[in-house]
Amino acid sequence: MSSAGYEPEAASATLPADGASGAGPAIDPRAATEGLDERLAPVFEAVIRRNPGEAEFHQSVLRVLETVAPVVHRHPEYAEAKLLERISEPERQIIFRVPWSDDSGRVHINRGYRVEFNSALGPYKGGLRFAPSVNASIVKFLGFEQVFKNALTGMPIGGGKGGADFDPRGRSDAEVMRFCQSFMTELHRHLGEQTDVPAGDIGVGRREIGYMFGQYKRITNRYESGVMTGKGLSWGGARVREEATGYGCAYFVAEMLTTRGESLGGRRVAVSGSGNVAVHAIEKVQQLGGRVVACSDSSGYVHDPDGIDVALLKEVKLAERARIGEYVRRRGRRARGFAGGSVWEVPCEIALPCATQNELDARAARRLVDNGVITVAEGANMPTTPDAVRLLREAGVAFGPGMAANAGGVATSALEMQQNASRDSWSFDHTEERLIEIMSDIHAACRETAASYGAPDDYVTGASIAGFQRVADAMLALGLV
Ligand code: NDP
Ligand code: 2IT
Repeated sequence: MSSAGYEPEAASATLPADGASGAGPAIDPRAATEGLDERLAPVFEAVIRRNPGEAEFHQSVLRVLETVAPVVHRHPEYAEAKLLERISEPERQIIFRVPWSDDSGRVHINRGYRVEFNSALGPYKGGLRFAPSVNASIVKFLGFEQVFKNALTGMPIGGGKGGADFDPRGRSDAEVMRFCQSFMTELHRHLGEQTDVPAGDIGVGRREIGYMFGQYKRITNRYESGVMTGKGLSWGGARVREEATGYGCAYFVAEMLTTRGESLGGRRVAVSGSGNVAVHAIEKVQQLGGRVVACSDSSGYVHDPDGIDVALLKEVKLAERARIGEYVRRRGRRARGFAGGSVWEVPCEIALPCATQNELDARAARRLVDNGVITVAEGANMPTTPDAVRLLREAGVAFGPGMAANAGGVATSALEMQQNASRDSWSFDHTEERLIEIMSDIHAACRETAASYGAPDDYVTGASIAGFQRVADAMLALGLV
């Protein structure tokens, strides 16, 4: 990268440049199975056998299985009803061709996905991701996490996820529109406000939701506002939805700190990414008194010791869709940019990975610990590798998993569905109050559940078990589903 203000980065792993690939297999399935409870090992073996090569999906299933062993001991009825086997098999998986033509008339073919994972608690709910690395494993891991995250919110939503191996970066608005229209031409038959309700994720924001919602409306001849969330305010969207994931993550971190008698006040914070989640996490952390000294994108990171200028970051990354080097160029001498390299090199007390899966590995965790980190919370989905999670926890760092810490986005999506169903529109302040309340309830549920299973302070155990039990109890009540 040669943008003004960028310096070559000395050491540290270079992140994948395709925008969302993650670092590849983060677990050894054989070793993992050996460490599992005897009732759960066969469940994991079956997941590996039936989903060969799907490393991210295996990793996310393992993360849940490792924590629910004590629940299965306390509730043998779950094992008898083969609940874990059922819960790790999606209800429905849709894979489809997405043909479209670019501005020069060249034809492209992408692959679209929607994995409808679990509808025990409500319609399938979860985002769509457009990134070149999207494949069945990525969509399934995201769908699986979504099931428990959504349950944890306490809202009536099941779990699903979808997307395509399409890269919107560098594409014109007209190309993105044609892609979205083609994608929805196939997907629409599987959606409905009572059936399956997508939203955004990496590479899918308000622009893409607009094109897809517009195509859904044309095909079905229905103004079915509740069929997608993350809409614009003038066409059925809800206030705070755009900010909700990042804001929710900041509120969750604030709760984690309060529990330890700490606060964000004056603390240095590093955030990875500079997309929807990262930018709004930065904004709220700074409003709550923290100082965000670094953020990144897939091309590199910036170190801005005085605190990131959020208005400038929004302009560069959200409005202009430019590279992070442009932020450095406009910020002048105050910030330094590093092409490639890892944002986790920057000393901080609080780290918020808000970019993509497996982006914070053991080496980065070690560096964070050496630099004095006290709290890590996941704004992204599964950004921390299992080795890194272990290392952080052994070092006494408070660790908030994405299932809890980034649940504010989908929770506010459920609030958008509620407003759509009642043809109502709430104020910003009222909606943010609801978000704060929901994040506080999730935090309390994690802690209470963890404590009741003898693992106080363990947010991973608390989040997985609390989410799992809500889904499992509903599935038992609904018969053999
Ligand atoms: P966006 O597409 O808005 O932003 C993604 C950001 O991450 C971009 O800045 C992108 O850089 C950066 N990025 C991607 N890969 C890397 C990498 N390897 N290293 C450094 N930066 C990288 O997506 P979102 O902000 O919506 O999503 C981010 C994460 O949050 C994902 O894990 C998503 O699943 C999760 N999430 C999103 C929710 C939402 O409501 N949107 C809700 C809950 C979780 P570049 O600009 O170069 O592409
Ligand atoms: O991972 C997630 O929770 C999201 N991408 C948001 C899903 C939603 O339906 O709002």
